[in-house]
Amino acid sequence: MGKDCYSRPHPIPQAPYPIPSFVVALLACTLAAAGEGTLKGAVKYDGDPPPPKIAQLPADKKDECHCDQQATDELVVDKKTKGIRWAIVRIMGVKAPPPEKPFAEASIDQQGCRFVPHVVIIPPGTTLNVLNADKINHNFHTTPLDGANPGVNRMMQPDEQKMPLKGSKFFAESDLIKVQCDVHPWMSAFLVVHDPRFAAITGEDGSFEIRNIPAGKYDLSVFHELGEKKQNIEIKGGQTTEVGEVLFKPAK
Ligand SMILES: [Cu+2]
Repeated sequence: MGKDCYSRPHPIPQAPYPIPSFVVALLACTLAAAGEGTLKGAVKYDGDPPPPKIAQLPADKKDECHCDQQATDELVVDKKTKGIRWAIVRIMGVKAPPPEKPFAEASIDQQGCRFVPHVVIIPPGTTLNVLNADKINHNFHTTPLDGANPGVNRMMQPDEQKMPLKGSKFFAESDLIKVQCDVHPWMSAFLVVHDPRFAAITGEDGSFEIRNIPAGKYDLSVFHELGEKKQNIEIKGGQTTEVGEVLFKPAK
């Protein structure tokens, strides 16, 4: 690999005299062309879109969860586009200077016995605040799939509205972490410990776009509960790399 010549967005140095705007534009354009590109694609279901999966709540949980049934987020396929929602896209091994402002703390809530949102990206080393809007017992039980961080298994009491989990302890390294609540077994979520500038969660139509990626060759990981797809990508300065459709077959 050649010399790193990343050009993360940074202010153009102030000159003691005015610089004509076309020079500034030309300079910005040259910087972008030299160093950063965009990645685009879509995660699609390779089959007939299944209807939304609904979990019927056990009789003894209906009262505390305030509902009889709950939509689950494990496999959400858009009828029209076959796009898979909540797929996790990660560009691995990107080296970039730290952001100008530190990343904000992350949070995940428990609402009506469901984790909201289903997938949360946590910048490495950043605290995750687990919230409990339900004011009932939940337990936050994590399984780090890459095994890079210690797991957590902690009960949240009804009056405990916020449980901060220290990033330096639980989310220090890049990882993919499954979350469950053992009190309500249908509850599930994923935590993605990754630089959020180089990761994405697919929207309703399954599409994703990541901008301002330093030019270079990387491994791309697309993860869904149906599996993981990996491929090599190349990002070129000032260009968009299209990976097209990443297909997942129905589970057998
Ligand atoms: Cu729970």
